[in-house]
Amino acid sequence: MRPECDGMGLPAHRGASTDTCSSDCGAGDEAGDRDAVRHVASAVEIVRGFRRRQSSLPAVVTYIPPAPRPWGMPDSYTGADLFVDALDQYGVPYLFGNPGTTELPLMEALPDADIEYVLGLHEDVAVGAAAGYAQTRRYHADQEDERDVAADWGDGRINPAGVANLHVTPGLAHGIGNLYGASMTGAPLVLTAGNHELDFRHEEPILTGELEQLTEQFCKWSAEVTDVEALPMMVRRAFRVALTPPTGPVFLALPVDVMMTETDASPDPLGPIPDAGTADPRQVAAAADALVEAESPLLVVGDAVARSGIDAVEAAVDLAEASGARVHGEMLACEINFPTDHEQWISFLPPREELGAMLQNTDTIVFAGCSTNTTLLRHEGPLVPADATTIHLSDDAWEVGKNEPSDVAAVGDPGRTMAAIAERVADRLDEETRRERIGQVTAMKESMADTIESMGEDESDDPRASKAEMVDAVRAVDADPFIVDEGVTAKYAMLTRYELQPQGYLSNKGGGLGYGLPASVGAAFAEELRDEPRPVLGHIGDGSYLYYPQSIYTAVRHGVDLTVLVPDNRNYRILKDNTNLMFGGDDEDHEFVGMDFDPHVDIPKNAASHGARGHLVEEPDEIEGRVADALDSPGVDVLDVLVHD
Ligand SMILES: Cc1ncc(C[n+]2csc(CCOP(=O)(O)OP(=O)(O)O)c2C)c(N)n1
Ligand SMILES: [Mg+2]
Repeated sequence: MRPECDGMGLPAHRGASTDTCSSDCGAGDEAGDRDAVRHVASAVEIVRGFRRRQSSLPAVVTYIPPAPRPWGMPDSYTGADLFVDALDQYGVPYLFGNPGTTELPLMEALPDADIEYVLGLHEDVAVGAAAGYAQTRRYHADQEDERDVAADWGDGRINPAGVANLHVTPGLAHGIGNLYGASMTGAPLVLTAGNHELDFRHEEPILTGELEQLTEQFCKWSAEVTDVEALPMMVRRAFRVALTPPTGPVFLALPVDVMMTETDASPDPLGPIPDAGTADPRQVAAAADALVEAESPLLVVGDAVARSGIDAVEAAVDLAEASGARVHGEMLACEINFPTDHEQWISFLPPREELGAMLQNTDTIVFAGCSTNTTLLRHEGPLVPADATTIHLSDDAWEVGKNEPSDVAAVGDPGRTMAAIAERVADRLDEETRRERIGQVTAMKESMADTIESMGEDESDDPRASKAEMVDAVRAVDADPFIVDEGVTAKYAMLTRYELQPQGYLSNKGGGLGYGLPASVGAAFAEELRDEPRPVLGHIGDGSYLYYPQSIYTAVRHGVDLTVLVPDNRNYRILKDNTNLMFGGDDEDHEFVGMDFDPHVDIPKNAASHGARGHLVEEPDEIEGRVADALDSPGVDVLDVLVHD
């Protein structure tokens, strides 16, 4: 325990101080930080009782009641009020968070605003939910965006940013896992945390730490507001940086004194957010030349396509059709960047060396809006042939020419860039060549159909459902849910058997587990805001689910509609698969330490303890009905479906 706190909420230097412990030690929490006088008084009673029993002890404790803090009274307008007003003005309906004492100025300001505080029982739940909300809301913004960029954000125009507020150092540290996840998914997330007063930190009070150092590697911008006068500009900048492509998280520390200082400033207008612009026309022309001259062109569509909006997905279709290219989704894609029922769509690129390299073994490749093109485990050979003509189109200059050299390098909005290239290719490529190329693509698709179809299937006589059967049952329900996927090994079946449509699906991208369940909750909050909400279906592996099962409480507490489908094989299957891959052999050849849930956690009971309806689904033929009922009924259902490896 730090010397500033005596564990009962009293300052260590009792005699001289007129203040109570303002930190979040457990004792302070128990007594209730808001009632410091009662808290200190009861602590003094304990000491007095002890002294009565030990009457020979000298009277060492002199209690001086705490003076009121020199902060503005509740009716003055403070930094916290301004921050909350900025959220209001920017059209932010929810603030996801988990509070502590350093966040109390904000909590005091919230009741006056039209913003719902969404409580997460762990900071990573709040961050994951805010990120899932932002990813989902971006689709809504795109659907409703009339390209009226001059409209005020607070005036009905959808601002997709997710906003979260966490407690100082350890709270923020708890949120780093999903901050990492949000940086991988490019979620426009404005993350904030309280901090100690600027003129107190040199004493290293409890919960002290360097907040920006925690966040900066996963944020586009990490900063602290050190003056209330800087607040309007810094909050505006935080939103603009998060929302400007390539989108991603930002972090702002909000110290107690800045939040409590009176101000007559008001929030800055947010202004229009630009897209990544039009790419260099010379690079567009070079890309078109390469595609016209290609032998067997390949188009790899990455997540920046979906993030750019449905127009960009349509431009990808135009480019594929104009050039006759074979189409794959990038490795570890988390969005649907191309309609998966299109005849030129083959599959997502598997993040495995043999398959990844085999599918990229061609003469001309367009990487459109892709992130890192690499495998899960280290690869031995190159994934892209050294002599292939490589065309990188991205809104993120960092990704251009990163893992493989670029022959064409175009930075700009991927949709606009692809539309411009498609137009040129359509003008120049003759119909016969185009047909011939498409013929080759469909032949390849047919030759791979059986392999793709068999993913997640198996011949075993295990009475539990296969992952393929489970996905087929969900598909049969035909309810068109919005899917959030962290199904891990069950995800393969989802990606290959479900006709996933753009703006209908999200998944974990970075591999950090514990993102998908909170993100499903956030997606459900986003859908609630629509006139016709889609039912949200979280598809979350049992191991993944158990990182943050308390996420369910947030959905229940706020009355949102959510169905969570858990493909429960009662183990960390993928780690076993990876053991076999890394060391060779089969399941029988390894002991698999720390990978089985034996005993298992009772997921339905756990969900029920958080207020949801929990269902154990043991029979394969029960799945379809259960999913249909759950999607159809309001509130939170968790379907624990027993599946086998
Ligand atoms: C935060 C975090 N901790 C640990 C891991 C390592 N890890 C990767 S996959 C996995 C198991 C996933 O299990 P489950 O969700 O049941 O899916 P299954 O493999 O059984 O399909 C683990 C523990 C990780 N990726 N992220
Ligand atoms: Mg599992």
